[in-house]
Amino acid sequence: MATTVAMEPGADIAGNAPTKNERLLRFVAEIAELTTPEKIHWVDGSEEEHRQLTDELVEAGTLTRLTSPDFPNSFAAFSDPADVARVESRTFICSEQERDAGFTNNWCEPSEMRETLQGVFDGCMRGRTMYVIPFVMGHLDAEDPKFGVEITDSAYVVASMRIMARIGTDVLKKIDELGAFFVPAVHSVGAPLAPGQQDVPWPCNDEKYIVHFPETREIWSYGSGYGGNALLGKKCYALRIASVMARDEGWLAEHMLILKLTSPQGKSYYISGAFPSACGKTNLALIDPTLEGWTAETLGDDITWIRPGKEGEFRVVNPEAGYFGVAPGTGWHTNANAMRAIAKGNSIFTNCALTDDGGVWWEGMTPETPEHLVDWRGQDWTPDSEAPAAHPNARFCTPIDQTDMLAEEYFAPDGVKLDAILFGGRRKTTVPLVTESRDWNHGIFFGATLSSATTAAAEGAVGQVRRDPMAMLPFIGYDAGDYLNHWVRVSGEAEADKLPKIFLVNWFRRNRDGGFAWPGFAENSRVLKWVVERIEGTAEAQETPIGFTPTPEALDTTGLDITEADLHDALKVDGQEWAEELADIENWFARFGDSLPDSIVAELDELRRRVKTS
Ligand code: GTP
Ligand code: SPV
Ligand code: MN
Repeated sequence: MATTVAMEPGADIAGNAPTKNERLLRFVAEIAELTTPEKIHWVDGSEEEHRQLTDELVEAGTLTRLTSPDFPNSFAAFSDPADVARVESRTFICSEQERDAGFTNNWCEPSEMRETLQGVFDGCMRGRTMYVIPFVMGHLDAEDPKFGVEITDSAYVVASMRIMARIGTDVLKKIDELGAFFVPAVHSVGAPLAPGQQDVPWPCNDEKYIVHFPETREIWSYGSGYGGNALLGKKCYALRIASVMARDEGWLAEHMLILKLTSPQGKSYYISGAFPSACGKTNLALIDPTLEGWTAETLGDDITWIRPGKEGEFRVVNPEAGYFGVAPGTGWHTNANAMRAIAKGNSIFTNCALTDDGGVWWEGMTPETPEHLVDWRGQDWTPDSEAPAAHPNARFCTPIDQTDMLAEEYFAPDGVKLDAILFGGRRKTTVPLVTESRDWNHGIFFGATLSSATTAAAEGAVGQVRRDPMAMLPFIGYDAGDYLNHWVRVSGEAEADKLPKIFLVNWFRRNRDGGFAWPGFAENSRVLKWVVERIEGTAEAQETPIGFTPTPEALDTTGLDITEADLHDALKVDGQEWAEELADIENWFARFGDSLPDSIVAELDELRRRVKTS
């Protein structure tokens, strides 16, 4: 049962709480004292509570109820135009030692940051309800369930967390039963209300802080209501804090999808893929193979936890329960599986456009563009309008169990054995469609040197190539060199012949005319087939200075509409491009100082030698 406690002077927080967990009661009391909310609401995760919260959000103008039968029980939200993506420049890893945050993170001395946070959180929930959300990342009945409690003053966050994670009464019961550790995660939009002050639909603050204390496993987020900044179970916990837990406990927390692929012979393979934000994880996770006889099922689209199993294998689980997927480009012709999941309803759409019949639309959803829309900023929009109708980082938030092609193994607490890892990014040049690593260590080098053009998923310029190790650049909760060392160490736990095969992929290479050389999306199943055939040792490959690439004949292009020139452009390894790439990788590695693993440095020497003699 949901409990709400009014915060009058002398209010009995503990006496009215649905838990006796002292650490939790202390946490809630401390944050209530600091932030001075009007009420405390213990979230139970029920339907009834959800109905009540969404009614209130509609009343407040934060949510618009969709009336089109195409989007049952779904809502649209429109953020403040200045709060549309993750804010990497305001994200901090406050480890005790600066060295432990490493060069990829912003660091601030912890006691100094605590003082700053005490200042900004002081009274920041005035006039608002403080929600307490017990949640678990991964399965509630996992061997070692990873709990968290998010305190937030945003009901939009509560409604979204209910889709993205397992939350509520069952989780709280289990925390109590086990006396389990939980990650305390505090979130505020940073917009206190004076008595009688009218709220805005999307409260937030120009000043933002997304702060992690890795040693004490704490999260503090201030000023943003958006996705990765505010749904603290996702990037803040399941990647940044979890990566630190994983370092200490001998596993890996990664920015990866998980896909189950079954061949015409009926053999199944589990493949994960680490691609940076807005670079194709959700689309590959929900692929509909174009090749006869091949089927795909999904286990996850954004975050994967990898643990060494009992038999020397790597096992993977998806710690999330929903999609927070990029809307633009998701359509019936590119990602029908996502569209079918969305069509079942129960979704929240953020920064999409509204259609005249009470639905939502975004660029790429349908082949034809509606004649009239209300765009994400609330303005009338027609096909003549200059700006896109949906924000490029507009998102759908949809329960994963609405996916028709969900693999039943998604529900297995100990996950599945991993067969292959793909590292990929958005590169217009240089990086071929697919390259197989020579061995595991060379594969880690692929991950360590992964690069991609920036996207709208984070603030800042779009289209600039940057190194993004294992697609984790914004999410490694500690020193990046230590993180690569940890990869080397953890793989030592697995048996060499049970380690997944590693591949580098690039769906985004341009052809000589500037268009995509490779059609991508469902056609990526042809690359997956080659990957599987390499696992089985049945497909041809040619050795190049950067690894093994398919011969044009080895890639199954049956029925594919692609010119020979495009296929050549997609697959080629160009000596000049790789000479430039080498120089860039050398500069990148120089930034690690002495924390880079020797085995990775050795791979760079090997690449240099191979590129020079080619
Ligand atoms: P996050 O949720 O931000 O971590 O992103 P993601 O990696 O899940 O990205 P997603 O699959 O949502 O894809 C982002 C964008 O890339 C969308 O606009 C897609 O339409 C586009 N995209 C995905 N796969 C392909 C592909 O194979 N080829 C091309 N050209 N575009 C693609
Ligand atoms: C990403 O940016 O990688 C996302 C979206 O998946 S967010 O949850 O906002 O981080
Ligand atoms: Mn992501």
